[in-house]
Amino acid sequence: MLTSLVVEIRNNVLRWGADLVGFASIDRFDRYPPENRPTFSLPSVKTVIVLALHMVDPLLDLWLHAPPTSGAGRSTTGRAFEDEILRAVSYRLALDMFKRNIEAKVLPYGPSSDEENSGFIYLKEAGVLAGLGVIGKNNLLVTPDFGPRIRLRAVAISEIIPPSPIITDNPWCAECEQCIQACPVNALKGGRYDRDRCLSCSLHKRPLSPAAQLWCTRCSCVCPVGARVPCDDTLQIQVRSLNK
Ligand code: B12
Ligand code: SF4
Ligand code: SF4
Repeated sequence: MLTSLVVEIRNNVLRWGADLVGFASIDRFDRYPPENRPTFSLPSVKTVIVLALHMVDPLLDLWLHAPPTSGAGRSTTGRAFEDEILRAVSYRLALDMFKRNIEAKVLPYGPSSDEENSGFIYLKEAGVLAGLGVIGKNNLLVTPDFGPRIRLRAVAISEIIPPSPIITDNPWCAECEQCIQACPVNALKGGRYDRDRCLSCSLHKRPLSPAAQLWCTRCSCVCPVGARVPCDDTLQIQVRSLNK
């Protein structure tokens, strides 16, 4: 019964559009503050299902923002293409769980003042705990198949599912410093991620059209793990191929 549920969840989410899926038992989240544990959103949670979407093209990472005429300038509406895809897969999974009489909750993506949506979890760490990859020198979840070029979402469910084995070995970062060198603001120097430096980078929220903007993706783009195409986060590759 349990084995078939795992297989069905895996097959379904991959068919619906996710590229990776992993399972973390709830005890793996004991180290986090109560408000950053999945139990905050779903007290009956036994398993956290972590989904990843391969960022096969940086265009998937576009964020839509309010038009400049609204006075909102470059502020985002929080809508990103890839996140919409993962959100849809997550809600579909939650609905499928309800049909099987299993409680499910799509976990909040980020901090929120709204009580119902507060209690977000740290998705990179959730990815580690669900066996999807390791934290690289770029401070991101690096997966064997796609490197850090992924986006994450998580769904908590009330059913016990055998947890995925955690990857403990990181052979990739040992001899590499490409992300550290590529960071325009030295936010990864000394083996520690400097959030304020990262936030100061002018490549964040750079407008690509009146409706869309892109975050800096250098530390993700240059990583050789799982790289399929040469890194070009200026989007020249995509513009050229669209013009053909
Ligand atoms: C707020 C936020 C930001 C902020 C602040 C980032 C920060 N890390 O503080 C800003 C806007 C700067 C930002 C930038 C980016 N972000 Co961001 N961000 C988030 C968000 C919403 C919360 C992150 C958070 O607060 N984490 C908690 C803090 C404490 O973690 P941390 O300081 O980064 O790192 C800790 C861990 O790495 C941990 N750790 C280290 N080693 C190990 C080992 C193990 C075993 C474990 C368990 C933990 C662990 O220790 C570190 C210190 O506490 C998440 C979504 C989410 N809900 O998780 C996305 C998220 C982390 N961002 C993401 C991305 C892609 C980016 C950017 C590349 C920009 C972009 N294109 O969107 C850059 C990358 C910056 C970088 N190199 O880390 C992805 C990461 C995907 C991945 N492959 O890992 C996420 C998961 C969003 C998503 N939906 O997929 N981000
Ligand atoms: S670029 Fe190199 S050092 Fe950085 S995360 Fe990828 S493999 Fe590790
Ligand atoms: S997102 Fe850009 S600024 Fe931030 S750490 Fe990565 S390369 Fe540096």
